[in-house]
Amino acid sequence: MSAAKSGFDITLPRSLRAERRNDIAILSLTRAEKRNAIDDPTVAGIEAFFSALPDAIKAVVLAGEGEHFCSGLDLSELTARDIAQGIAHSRSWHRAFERIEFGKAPVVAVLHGAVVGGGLEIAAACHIRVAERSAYYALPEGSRGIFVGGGGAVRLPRLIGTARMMDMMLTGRTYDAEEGQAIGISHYLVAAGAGLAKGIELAKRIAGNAPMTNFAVTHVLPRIAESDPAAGYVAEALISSIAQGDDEAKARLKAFLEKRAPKTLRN
Ligand code: 1HE
Repeated sequence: MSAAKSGFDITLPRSLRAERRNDIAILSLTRAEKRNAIDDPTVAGIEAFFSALPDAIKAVVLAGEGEHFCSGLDLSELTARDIAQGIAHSRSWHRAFERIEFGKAPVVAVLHGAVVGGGLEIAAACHIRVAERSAYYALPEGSRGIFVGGGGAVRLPRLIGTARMMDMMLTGRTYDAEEGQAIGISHYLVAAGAGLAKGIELAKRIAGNAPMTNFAVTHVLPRIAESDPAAGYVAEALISSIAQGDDEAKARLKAFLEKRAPKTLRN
């Protein structure tokens, strides 16, 4: 897609479409005829899109067109690669997905239908996952004679545990949307067709947070969670004081104390 058409200063491959809605971007996988299988141009497009995200975009929604979110790696590209090319290919996924996980703005994934292989890997790189009831999760790499290569070996054990991931890969076990919600793959479970609206609603809410808070939550919290507790406490003290010292935080606290800000009620 041309830069002018997408509203972003970037040219995307035909397998991706970007749309801008005020301070939110919606990036869609648009290769429904191949069940949104991720080929090399798509990986490059994802990396480019998240690298060039304008400062004005405060949250991103990632969705898939058609009946399925994503059928994973484009298997037709796989047969032609030798070992060195395979390593380079996996590293290209790592780069692209790191741009999602540690990029400028939080990313909400909207999942439906097949969320399998690399599709589950890209979902795991996002910060919030909304699942429609049609969603199901699988890691068919085991039965295809391959292995995850898009960061799944790092992110999925953290999300669902190594034991569950082993089961999915060794036995081909799948999880449906409700099971996926129960084991923590998705944060929100919604009716068929309601995912995008929910994703946008959440993205708007996220976009309304103080930028420093969103940075702390997406960039600092995961690092603290991975560090030893002693270093974690120090990092927490530092980032919490940085966030509090920001003018935006001061204005928000003042608004609450002057009864101009909403209360924290059950929603
Ligand atoms: C594909 C792909 C693909 C569909 N690569 N072409 N992922 C998988 O092992 C999942 C493979 N896909 C499937 O199991 C099924 O396609 C679905 C369950 C997702 C959907 O089924 P269905 O009946 O709706 O579609 P279909 O008829 O299987 O597929 C439609 C077309 O998309 C067909 O091509 P056509 O030319 O015959 O029309 C399929 O070949 C094509 N297609 N999925 C290439 N994945 C960084 S490492 C990550 C490692 C992995 O991700 S491994 C897991 C790969």
